[in-house]
Amino acid sequence: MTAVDEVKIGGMGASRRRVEDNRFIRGKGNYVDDIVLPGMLHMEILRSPLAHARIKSIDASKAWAMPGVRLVLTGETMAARNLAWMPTLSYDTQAVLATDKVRFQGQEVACVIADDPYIAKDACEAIFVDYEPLPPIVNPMQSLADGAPLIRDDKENQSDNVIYDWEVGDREGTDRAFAQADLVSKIELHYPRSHPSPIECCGSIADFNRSTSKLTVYMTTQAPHIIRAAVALVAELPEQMIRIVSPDIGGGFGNKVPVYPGYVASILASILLERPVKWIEDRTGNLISTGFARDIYLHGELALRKDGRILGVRMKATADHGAFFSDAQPSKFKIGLMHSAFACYDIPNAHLLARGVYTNKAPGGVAYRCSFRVTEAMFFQERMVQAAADDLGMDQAEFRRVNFVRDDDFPHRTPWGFLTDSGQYSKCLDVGLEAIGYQDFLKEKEEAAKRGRLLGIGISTMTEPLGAGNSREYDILGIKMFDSAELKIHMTGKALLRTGAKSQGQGHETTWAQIVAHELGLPAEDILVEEGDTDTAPFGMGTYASRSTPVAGAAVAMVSRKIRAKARKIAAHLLEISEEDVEWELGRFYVRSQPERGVTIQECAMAAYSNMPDGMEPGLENVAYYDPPNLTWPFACYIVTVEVDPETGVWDVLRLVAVDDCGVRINPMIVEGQIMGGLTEAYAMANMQFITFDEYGNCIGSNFTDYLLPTAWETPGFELHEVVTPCPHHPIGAKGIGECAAVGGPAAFVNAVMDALKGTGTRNIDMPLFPDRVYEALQTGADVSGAPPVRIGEA
Ligand code: MCN
Ligand code: CUN
Repeated sequence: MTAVDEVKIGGMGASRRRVEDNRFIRGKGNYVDDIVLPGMLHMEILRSPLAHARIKSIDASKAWAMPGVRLVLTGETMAARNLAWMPTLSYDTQAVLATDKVRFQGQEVACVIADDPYIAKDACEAIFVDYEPLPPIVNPMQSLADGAPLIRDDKENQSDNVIYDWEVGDREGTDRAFAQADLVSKIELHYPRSHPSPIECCGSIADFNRSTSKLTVYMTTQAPHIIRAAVALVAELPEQMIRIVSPDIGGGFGNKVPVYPGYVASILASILLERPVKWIEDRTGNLISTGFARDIYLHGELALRKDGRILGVRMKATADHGAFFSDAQPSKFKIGLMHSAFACYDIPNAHLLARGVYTNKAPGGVAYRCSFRVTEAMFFQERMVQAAADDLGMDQAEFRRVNFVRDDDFPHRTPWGFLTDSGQYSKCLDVGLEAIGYQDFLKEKEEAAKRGRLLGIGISTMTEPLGAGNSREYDILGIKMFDSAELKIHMTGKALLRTGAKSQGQGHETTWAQIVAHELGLPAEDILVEEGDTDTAPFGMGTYASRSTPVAGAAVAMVSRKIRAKARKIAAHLLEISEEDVEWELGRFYVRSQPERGVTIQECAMAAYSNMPDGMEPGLENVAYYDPPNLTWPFACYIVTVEVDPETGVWDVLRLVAVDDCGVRINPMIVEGQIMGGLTEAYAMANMQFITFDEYGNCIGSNFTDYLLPTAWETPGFELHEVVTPCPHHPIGAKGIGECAAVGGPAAFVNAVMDALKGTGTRNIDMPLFPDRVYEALQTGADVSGAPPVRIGEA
């Protein structure tokens, strides 16, 4: 007998088809809105039409009088239970239902719970709210201006609209580097708001059972255990009496990490009415009130030596957080991991100054396919790098190569204190340049220019930190960041695996089984993977920041190894030899001196329940909690070529080459799917996705006719390549991949268009690069800003 064939059993490296797709492609997924409970009521939210206004009074009497209405909740009802405000994940407070003022358009003002959703909606419209309009603020410049109205007058000690001033790095050292520079390259950038817009909006069904005192909440959350802890603390309910179930999720992309007022209101309503209460957000509700990302302004400077070396970097970032600071991010860092910028470059000095401000916009800064502001960090980095190469008159690929951290320079400490541990940056760049035919394209571009055609090539190279924690440095509201896996091997050798992560479409049911197959030699199809139910899953911090593979995936490997260690003892017993004489090959233990004498892992499983050695605890199950020693640092190189039409400003992608190094790939097909999805989102952000605010604070882009999702029709083709540098500290050498392409991609598109416009004088066009913006740049040679307009005049 020989070891099982790993690829055949669907182990690591197998492009195994996604098991979850069995139900998804048949339309048999089980989303929150699919769940129907006996006696269930429906909740709708009344939202503010104004961005900034004092609430003088709310008259809900007409709503109460409507047949089928069971409950109307207002700020006042909530305040009576101390629930009008809730804590955010960033130590701020957020209104659940407005009491004093509304602070953004779309803010939750009242909820109606009724027999069906239509009655609830009609009743919302019957509520009369008397507003006294106040001047709205839609951008930070306005917010910081003298005499700007105070947005958060609810907070004691808040006398202006500043949320935080935060600083990291070496200010003096960086100043010295700039003093020694041959050239200083400067650029002003704005990463506009964007929205994750998952296909399924947010929703919850709260079901409080008075007779058992148990509260069950089915909800669209990426982090069920954090929600359970939050409900226990905020609602002061005993934790064992709270069960959070996150069923199938129709995409999360970061939208489903925070706690939203709708969840809280549905829970309170169920407790008051003692009936299940369902809240399902509509598309506009989702787009205007939940999950906004980005919205950071940057003044960036690079200190450069003539030979191309970067001596220092200065970043001054201003983040527009909207009315409440509700970012989900590690507590220590006010502007997320913005200071992971430039981690792939060997730079001696760096300084970051960050300021967060309130505006009359929906809470923003929630990560969207972005490991805590890393998307902004890498976009700024790569836009600054390209501008610097242009300022030096240096080839943009060469400029990157000269400054890369070298392969023999790991572990490498970045000037902002991160430790990167592995990578082959130049190799990835070379693979990319070779694939795109770099030198040929440069010639083609020159030729085309002679005939008035504008071609451009954009590069984006970056390493990003994925997989928080370790628990020493990363926590959310004091809860340390680690993760878990629990593995139960049944008598017949079939298994049940549960983790503290929660897939939203990433394919965990497929890939986790592959890790177990790799470690134990059990066929992947024999392993059932479950996530998302706090009554059954081991405690974990959920899925975001591409942390599942780095942390929960590592726990899956570790729990499998614990099982193997016990199975080895059982094998020794079955083979009647001492444990030291037992050898392992995939799926089987054997006698060292007699390799043909062995027992399979399945035989060990059976023995664990029927023939265990004397004194051994029966059964074959275990749990592992994994606290990673470091983040994982995947690397990516994205190269885009474009042609810009000088007459219209329209630009087309000619080619896109992606080289990703996420370490060892568990399932290459799923990894490629993640990359393609991310590149599609990157293209959308660069080209078409526009969600902003007018001077009155009205949200523009509040539906899918205005906020565009790219289809297969618009999306360019992708050419994917790989490099593999195993992660040195991850048990199976894997690094995260879920966000790389969305993080690194946007700069490649913008850099390509800016390269086509080189020589016009324009240094930057803010995303999305609409044709009219590109056209304006071609006409004026000036930068084109996408910042929301400042309102002239009074309210
Ligand atoms: N994988 C692999 N080999 C690797 C790394 C990952 O085979 N070396 C596989 C994993 O096992 C997993 C998938 O690729 O099945 C993504 O893994 P990972 O990088 O660990 O990311 P997470 O599972 O933690 O997913 C989170 C990440 C984030 S933060 C956002 S946002 C995002 C993304 O995933 N949201 C998504 N991709 C998404 N894809 C879908 N379909 N839907 C979303 O909401
Ligand atoms: Cu950053 S969006 Mo994902 O981390 O859920």
